[in-house]
Amino acid sequence: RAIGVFDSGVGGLTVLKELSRLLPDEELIYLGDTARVPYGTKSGSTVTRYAQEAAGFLTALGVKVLVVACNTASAVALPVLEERFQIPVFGVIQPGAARAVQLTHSRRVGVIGTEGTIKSSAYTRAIQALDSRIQVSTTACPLFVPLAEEGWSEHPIARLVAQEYLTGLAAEKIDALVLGCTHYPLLKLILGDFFGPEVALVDSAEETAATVARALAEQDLLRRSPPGPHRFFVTDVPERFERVGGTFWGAPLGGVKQVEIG
Ligand code: DGN
Repeated sequence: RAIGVFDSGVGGLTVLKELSRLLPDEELIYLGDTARVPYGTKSGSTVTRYAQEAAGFLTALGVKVLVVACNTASAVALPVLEERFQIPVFGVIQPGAARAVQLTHSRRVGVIGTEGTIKSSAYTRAIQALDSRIQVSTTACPLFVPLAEEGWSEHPIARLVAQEYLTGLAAEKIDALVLGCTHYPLLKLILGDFFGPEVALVDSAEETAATVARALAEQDLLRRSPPGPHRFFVTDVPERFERVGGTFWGAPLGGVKQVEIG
């Protein structure tokens, strides 16, 4: 059986890419809820409803585990999904939080994400549950999402936006920064330049894929038969997803199917 992955749009492809790198023998099914993107600016109750519908679509296809490849949905909907669906559910918050706790020496961690993710305080709770002495400073950086989708992740405008959003966070003397949004791994270059080498960047996509890979091995859920091709579904017409998603996936995307969920 396949691994089911969903996100509000193209961003979760950063998680999918890491999953396919670590688990090349697995079949992956991806759903981008492009008709209702963005989740990052919507209320927790609306995002929770959307997440249940996306998860329902994937479980109906018989996936063996669910990966919520969206920080906003992971931040607000994970408990409901875990309760409602009878298969293992992985979010992106816990793995990123755990890595930041491992990396920080100064016990000052920064977290950036969408408005929804930052407002939920999910990362702060997850980090402080692991080590209550850690001071967590957070900043919402909503403009990074359209910049990444526009292909401007390394554009001078992105540097200016980073400066505007992050100067306060840099003054907090953090030594680890959680990239708490699917799109932010694309901005690693300018974030690294802005913060310098003394701040470790935590890529939630990488950490989540590693967590899923470990859990599949531990729970004896790794695939034994040859995988079929990965499948991609979206809830709006596929054109934009195929075009923009190629940058996130790292290769051209084709054969994306439009579906109705909910
Ligand atoms: N996928 C969303 C997240 O990781 O929070 C970002 C895109 C969005 O819905 N705004």
